[in-house]
Amino acid sequence: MYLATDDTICAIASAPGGAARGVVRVAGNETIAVVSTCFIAEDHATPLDQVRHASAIAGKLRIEAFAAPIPSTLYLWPGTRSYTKSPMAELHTIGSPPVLEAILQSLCQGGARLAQPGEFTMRAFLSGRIDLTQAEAVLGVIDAAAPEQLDVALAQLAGGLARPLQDLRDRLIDLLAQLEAGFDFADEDLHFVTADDLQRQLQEAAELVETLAGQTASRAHGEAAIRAVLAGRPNVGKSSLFNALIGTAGALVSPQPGTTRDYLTAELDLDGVRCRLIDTAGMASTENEPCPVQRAAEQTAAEQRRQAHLQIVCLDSTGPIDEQQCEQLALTDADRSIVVLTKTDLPRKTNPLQGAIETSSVTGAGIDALRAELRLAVLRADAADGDVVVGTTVRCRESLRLAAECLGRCRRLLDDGSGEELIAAELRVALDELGKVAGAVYTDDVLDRVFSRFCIGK
Ligand SMILES: Nc1nc2c(ncn2[C@@H]2O[C@H](COP(=O)(O)OP(=O)(O)OP(=O)(O)O)[C@@H](O)[C@H]2O)c(=O)[nH]1
Ligand SMILES: [Mg+2]
Repeated sequence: MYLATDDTICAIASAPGGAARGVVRVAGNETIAVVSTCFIAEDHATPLDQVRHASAIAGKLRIEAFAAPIPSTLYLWPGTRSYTKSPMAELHTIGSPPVLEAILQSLCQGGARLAQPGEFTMRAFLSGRIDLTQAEAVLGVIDAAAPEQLDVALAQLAGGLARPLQDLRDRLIDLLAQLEAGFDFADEDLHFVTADDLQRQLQEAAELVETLAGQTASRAHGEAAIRAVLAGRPNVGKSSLFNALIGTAGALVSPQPGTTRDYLTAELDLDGVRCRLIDTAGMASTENEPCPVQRAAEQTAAEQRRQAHLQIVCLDSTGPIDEQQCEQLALTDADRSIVVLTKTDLPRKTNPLQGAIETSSVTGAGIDALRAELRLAVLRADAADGDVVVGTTVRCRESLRLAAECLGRCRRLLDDGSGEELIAAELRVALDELGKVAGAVYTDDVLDRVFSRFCIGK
């Protein structure tokens, strides 16, 4: 439904609602003609159809619905050096919704049609201006809920996966060309690439695909990428904190130390930033020899701590902090952990601990502060772990997985001494899959899925 790219589209590009400034965007070959139907440049300006370079032109809009002309600045990209690589314009004017609607109506009467959501960015993609990872990054920039997410999205917009993917595709295209050149001389048994060389190049390509897939892996839509684990001695109140954070009594709580044996996880939404919260069995002090069940529980807990990106280290404020705990605290990575003093509604035996968040799962004191701290830590961990915008990469990941499978099959075919024709066929499929990520090939389906999530005007 999106594939017509030769007509001229228009949409309001500024945020909905009243504002000091509103922007209407137009793109397509007839941009200048369409804009000329309502925009009048100031007297001394070059006529619009003679503008050759990107220009800002002061003038006014004459709209049927309004008696008085409306002051406006036209930003015009008359050639292909625009976001969509086609003539493009933006009318900047007062941000009044009825005015902006009337401008749209006027542009449509002048020959434009209303743009679909994301259609400007889709044109940028189809014209080769940006690749699909960057298109998704545009979405990330628009959707960014926090400055850190914006940083990540902007980094991706500047390059992200695109560069290494392009290099990889270029190398595989060379390899395919060499293989295919060999087919032409099959009778003479002439080879343009040795089996060893082919094997080495395939292996390198497979490794690179795996690295790229790894970069996108944790960003899948369904699961929150960042894991935060509750750690601490038995009975310090981890499960109570787990329940307080998720807002339901999901974990069993009791005065008996060693209540939690297995681990428990829940998705935690921290004002739009998601993480997976994990409750584990307590770590007994080394003085007491644990029973076998407790030992197994502790091993499971240790594994969860190892896999987690963040630790919420819980200390019981009703008991003294011993030397072993002090040592452990000194060893924790400040960027990756949050220290919490629990049960602060009870008479306390610990001194205040610098940087620790004081909480009570009974009164709810400090729970909001903990959520806020955790939110920041999740964003930090998210930003540190890669350069792919959160939640936009399931499709890229799937293509990378398929490409990796094809490369694996290529290598096996080579090992088995199968014909190079079969290897070339697999390589072509791998290239196709990589192309879907890089934007060189696309299907309506992919376009629909990515661009329908944009808002109109972007
Ligand atoms: N007064 C008070 N009691 C608490 C608080 N948090 C936990 N408790 C009590 O402390 C005991 C242990 O709590 P849990 O949440 O089960 O502790 P845990 O760290 O999960 O313990 P294990 O699962 O055995 O490792 C229970 O009796 C809770 O009711 C708190 O903030 N205030
Ligand atoms: Mg517990």
